Amino acid sequence: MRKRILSRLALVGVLALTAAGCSTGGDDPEAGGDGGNGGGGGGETITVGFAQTGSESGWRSANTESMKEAFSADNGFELIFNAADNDPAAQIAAVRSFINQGVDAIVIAPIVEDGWDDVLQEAQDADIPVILEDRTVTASEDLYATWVGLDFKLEGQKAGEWAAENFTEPTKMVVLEGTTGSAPANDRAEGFDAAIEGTPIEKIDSQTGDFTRDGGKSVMEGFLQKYGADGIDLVYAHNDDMGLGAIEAIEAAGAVPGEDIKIITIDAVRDGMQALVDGKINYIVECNPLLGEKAAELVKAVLAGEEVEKRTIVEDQAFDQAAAEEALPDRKY
Ligand code: GZL
Repeated sequence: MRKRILSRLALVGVLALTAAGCSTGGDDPEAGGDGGNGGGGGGETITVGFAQTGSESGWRSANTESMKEAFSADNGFELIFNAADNDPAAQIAAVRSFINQGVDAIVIAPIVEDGWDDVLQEAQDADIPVILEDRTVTASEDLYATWVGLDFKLEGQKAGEWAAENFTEPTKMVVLEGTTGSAPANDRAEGFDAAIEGTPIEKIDSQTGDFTRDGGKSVMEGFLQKYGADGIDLVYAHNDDMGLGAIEAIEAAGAVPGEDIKIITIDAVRDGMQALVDGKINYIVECNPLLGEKAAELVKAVLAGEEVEKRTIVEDQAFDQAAAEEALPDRKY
């Protein structure tokens, strides 16, 4: 039986005891910390199943750390964590397992946008609210309580606007795409393409590197074999990790990243920002991974029956080399 049902029964019991002039004990020992406002009320521990994409990038590690920090016992949570190794079927299976375990709430960072309708309906039928963090899904928004994340299309647009400003001569560009079917890959491509419309930047090739450093390196090796270092002026990588892999491939080919071949990426994780300071990446648009605190706040609000916004977008910024030099020392990730 789910903790939420138990806590409701306990709450009825407490009300009955209070009415009879009795008092109840202190904090729920399971709640940890001040036994504050865990659960739907009364301080019970909230059991949350978190279906993470995997551990594909530096961004993902920072996001996982932020989520585990926020969904701690001290904050009134028991976290059941699953990383699906970038496998959409495994991630859906993990959500089904959370439903069968009768958790109080489910948080998902969906690897891909499609294929979520059935399992989200099952969660709703089981009266378990679903909160999306980071990426979004194409399923009806009636099937999840709320989403907290980033504006991927705007990130792509910012990257494209910088490219349009800085590449005014005929420019041959290759793209390292994120995970096929994922919201960030789809939206970052759309935002960037719209921003370079009508400019002399020509996309000569585009392929997924699955948001990983190895993926970015092997795809870039293929592009270099196909076009030669002289045949590529610009790389647009949907995340820093693929951009860092491209740097390895470009250097192995005897070219200079950031000079012979310019690189634009998205995320602004520490390794990417260091490459920007070192002049190997030329521009980075941030994608803030620190979503844990907001996600935990939303879980508690939803369980307490409060009205919540359907979408909460966390602000991002962008960095050129000078801005990165200034920001790097104080970066949290
Ligand atoms: C974006 C996030 C993406 C990052 C990648 O919010 O989903 O997934 O840009 C990560 O680094 O793998």
